[in-house]
Amino acid sequence: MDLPHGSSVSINGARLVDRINELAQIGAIDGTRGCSRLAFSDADLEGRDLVVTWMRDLGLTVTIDAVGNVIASTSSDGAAGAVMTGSHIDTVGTGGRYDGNLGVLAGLEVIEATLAAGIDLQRPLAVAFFSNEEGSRYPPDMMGSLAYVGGMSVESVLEVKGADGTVVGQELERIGYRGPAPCPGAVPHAYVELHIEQGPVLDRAGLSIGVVEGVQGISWTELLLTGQSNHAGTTPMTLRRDPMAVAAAVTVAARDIALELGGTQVATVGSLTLHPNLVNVVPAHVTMTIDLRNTDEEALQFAERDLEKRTAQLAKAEGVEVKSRTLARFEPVEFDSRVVDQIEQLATTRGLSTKRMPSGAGHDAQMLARICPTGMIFVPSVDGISHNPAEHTDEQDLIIGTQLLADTLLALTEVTW
Ligand code: HGY
Ligand code: MN
Ligand code: MN
Repeated sequence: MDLPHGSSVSINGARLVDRINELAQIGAIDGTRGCSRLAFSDADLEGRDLVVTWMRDLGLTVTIDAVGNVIASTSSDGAAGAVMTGSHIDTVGTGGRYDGNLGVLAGLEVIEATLAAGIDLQRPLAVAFFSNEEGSRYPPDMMGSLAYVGGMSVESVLEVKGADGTVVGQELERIGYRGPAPCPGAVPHAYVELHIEQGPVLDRAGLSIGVVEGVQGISWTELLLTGQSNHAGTTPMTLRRDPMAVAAAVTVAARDIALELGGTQVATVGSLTLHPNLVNVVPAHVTMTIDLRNTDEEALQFAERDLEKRTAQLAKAEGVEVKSRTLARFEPVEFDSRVVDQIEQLATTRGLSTKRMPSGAGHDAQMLARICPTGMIFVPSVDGISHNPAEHTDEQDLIIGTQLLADTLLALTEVTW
């Protein structure tokens, strides 16, 4: 489907990069390029206020819903029937400046360039940032967009307790982003998200654009392992009930399962807390998280069952009690082939090198795919580094990705499904 003549716009790359760099100053991690803006923190509030100011300066209709999702639209009807883009501006605690932020600021740039060009839009354009995409302070990840599409009730979002003991509803009130707009939100005509790949594929192959076909399944589990606290010096090894010994074996088991399964299976133990966490005390209990992912739902379920079985055996042998809690569980998602094809065709029209690929990371797009035709565009991450202050994407790639986003969004304003 060719872009009707004159319905694309030239984005302003310098303005885009300036905004990315200005937002990155909020929660900047000293001595690095990265930033830390955990969901609903003071830094998140500051970042939200800056982006909302930019949205309002463009004369957009800005709405804030009950879980803090912010939607800015060229129409006073908000996202209803709009071609929507967006992502998130919260980061992990040791985040980079592009994860999520690029998608939101690229969307803002596309709308600004479109308004300046005076294009007569057949459908409204909207850009959103969704609350708590990262999920690292308050699980699950993609919490805001999950609520936006009706996958999690507002009530259950507001009562989620974080590892730091705070509660989402109270934090939302505190930062003033518990808004009046309805959640679940309006159904867009389509949703396209621009994001850094966060992996090594495009960078290694020297390709410009990832045409994302879907997102892999995600399984987050928290284990509470309870043994017997004891003296490190006087307790014979045969009399111990050491939860840390089980935690270490479970960590190796998770890795073994991923290596045995192969394919896209990955396994990560990302957080581990011992109590009382003292050099000369056999721990009383250990809390740990396990992140399993796979593009294939059956394989992911096999990995979950296998790890659960091995954990039970290891704990039994050590006389340790296991309690487990699911923090997040999303099946693999496939994007709408019409949107995927459109992205690929427009990238080819621009002579860009492309590769069809799944997303290893979770994204808000996987939630919007539940309610409207959805797709994603990836740009390369240098050395595949992300969730790390050293995360980097070359300016040229940021601009190319944003220009392709503009082409795609405008093309979709002319499409009737
Ligand atoms: O966990 C993820 O994949 C995303 O960064 N929230
Ligand atoms: Mn992200
Ligand atoms: Mn992320």
